[in-house]
Amino acid sequence: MTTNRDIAEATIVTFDELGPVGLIAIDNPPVNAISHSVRLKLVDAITRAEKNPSIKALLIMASGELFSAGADITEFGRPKAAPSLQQLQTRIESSPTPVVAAMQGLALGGGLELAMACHYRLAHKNAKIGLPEITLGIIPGAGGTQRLPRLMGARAALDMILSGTPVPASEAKAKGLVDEVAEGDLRDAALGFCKRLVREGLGPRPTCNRTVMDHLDETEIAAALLPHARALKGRTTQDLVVEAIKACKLPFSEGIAIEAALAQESLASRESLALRHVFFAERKSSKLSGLSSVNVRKAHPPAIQRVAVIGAGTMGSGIAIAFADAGLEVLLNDNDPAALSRSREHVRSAYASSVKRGRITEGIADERIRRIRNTVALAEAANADLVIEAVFEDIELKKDVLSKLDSILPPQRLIATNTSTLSVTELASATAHPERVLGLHFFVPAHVSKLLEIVRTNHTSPENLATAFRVAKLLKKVAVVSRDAFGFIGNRMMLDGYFREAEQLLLEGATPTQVDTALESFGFGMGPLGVSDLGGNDVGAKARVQLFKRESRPDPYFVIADRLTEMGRLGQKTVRGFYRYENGSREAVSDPELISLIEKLASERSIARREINDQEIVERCILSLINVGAMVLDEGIAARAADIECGLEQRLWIPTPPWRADVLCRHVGAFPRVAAHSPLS
Ligand code: 3H9
Repeated sequence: MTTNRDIAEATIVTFDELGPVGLIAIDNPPVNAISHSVRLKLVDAITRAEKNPSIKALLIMASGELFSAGADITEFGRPKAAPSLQQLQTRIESSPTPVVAAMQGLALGGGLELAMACHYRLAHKNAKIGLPEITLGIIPGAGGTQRLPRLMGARAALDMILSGTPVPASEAKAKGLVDEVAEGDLRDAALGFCKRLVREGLGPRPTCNRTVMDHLDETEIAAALLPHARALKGRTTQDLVVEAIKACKLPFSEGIAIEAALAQESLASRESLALRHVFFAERKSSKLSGLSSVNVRKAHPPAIQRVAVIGAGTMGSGIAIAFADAGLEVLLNDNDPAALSRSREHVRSAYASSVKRGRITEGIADERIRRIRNTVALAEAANADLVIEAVFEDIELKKDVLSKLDSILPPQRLIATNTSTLSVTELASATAHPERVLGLHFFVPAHVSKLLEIVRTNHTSPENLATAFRVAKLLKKVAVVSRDAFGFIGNRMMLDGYFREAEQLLLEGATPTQVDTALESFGFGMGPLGVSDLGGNDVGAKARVQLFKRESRPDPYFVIADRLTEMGRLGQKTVRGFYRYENGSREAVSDPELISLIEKLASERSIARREINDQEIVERCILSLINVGAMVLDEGIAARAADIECGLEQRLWIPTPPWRADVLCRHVGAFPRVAAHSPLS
């Protein structure tokens, strides 16, 4: 019996004879990954075409919206099956028939490497082309580090590989990576291009035969690394990229052998293992499947075009910007006209800053600003497909808003609350339709921060949960689903785990500088006490007051941060906190007064102070996170480990490398519940 799978396999690569052109089409949804079957069938198609004397040119295209997302990442770590991508490329490059690649949408990683082994390249004007391998902790190991410099020069190639960001077709053409940019129908343009090659008798043009025009010395390499230093802090893949790029000055066969060895090393690295784990965890967390009691098949989320945000404070304004950026019409409501005009200024200045940084043009900024319409009339929210309340964190105020929204909105519309501390279940009880209420917990700044915690109650319907996922996708945010509980996932782990442990270490004898420096050396962008000072110690203190109404915690629990708040030592904004900040500088200076305060608080609790070394600091802060993560999973607050991993990765581990987790590995045995969910398991 022929199965759907057999049919898909049969059409994964098709071959059509179109006069003198052999059209090879890849059709491997969802992203045309260059899997083993694709490679095998591409080789078959090329062999078949070469045997046909009437075929004078070969054209490789792909179906769907994108050319290819690259090598099939799911095959990594499995035994290599021939033909490898490299063998396929050699086959293409040595073909006596000229081979042309035509790319649309995205051409990434191994997809672009395949195209670079073709003799000519076309890209649709809307295509984006790049080598994002570094984001997975690997080097472009299918000829990327050797062919890209041969096409665009070593300096430009190194920059593109280090950034991992795809470039538009026009830029790729300007740099010599593609030969032609097609404006209209790509297939027509590519067939026309192939026929022109045949007419003009232009034959194969192997990239491997080209010479690299520039070679980089150590100073130039250091200069090339500099712009990426922040993004790659604590990482090691860039060292392997540099080694591979250096090898492009050698004959191609030698360079490609060096690249293969370095690619193998990168693939086997812990860094890559963890980053690939995160890649799949993010995809897992963005789906409904695996959430107990949710009937995925029954969930049919409605389309969202208009959004209403209630509350025009910093958070509400940020949420409005996030939706305007995603192309939606936003109604921003506040009953205080002054708050609305402050918000208008906030929105304008956020967009002005994006324009100044060159992220968007003034025209785009104006268009987005126009998408946000301010109103004092809550009733206008009735037409919205989705309403998010982001008023002050006060349970009675929020209940009042939710109840009013409940009465003006049709019963199936989703009402979301942006609470970070309050019980969503209790808030939902203010409505007659608790099934349509859930939490959408954005993080400041809401239009920048990638994390979106979706908080479901026991009443939230699958349709509304599915709508929340749709919202995350629209906003290009990483969705994490939490049950309604103390701190949800992210804040529970931060408070009960990481930050509490940092405070505990202070009480036991470590200094703020020692704690922060140890964790920064481990890889965190900023240590926890510096982070508290940056965000404001009062902000955390206020949140804890609300959280304690749900559930208390035993002493000592943030006794230092609470005392600092009482003393007005709120952090950078009051130039005193865990540190001193002098003469308008953001540089944290240790403060003997603070040490005396900690000694006093410790002695009041009979905590004996002692010498604490850096290793203990790192292990305790990280292991407490793992432990609380395991509890969150055990308690069913997170239904899937991926939700915890993504929450942590977004909340804490950027730009902190999760792969610097050797310490976790050594201890995972002591935490058997964690072992199964560790990024390294
Ligand atoms: C490479 O090429 C190595 C070579 O240099 C050397 C080799 C020797 N493979 O993200 P989405 C799946 S390394 C397998 O939700 P979007 C993904 O898991 C590769 N599967 O969609 C998901 O599956 P599921 C370098 C892949 O529209 C589904 O496709 N390339 C791959 O939001 C949809 O994905 C990259 O790093 C893959 N390569 O975003 C690009 N890619 O539905 C990685 C995706 O079962 N990919 N899947 O959960 C991406 O950045 C995004 O997926 C993309 C689409 C932007 C393409």
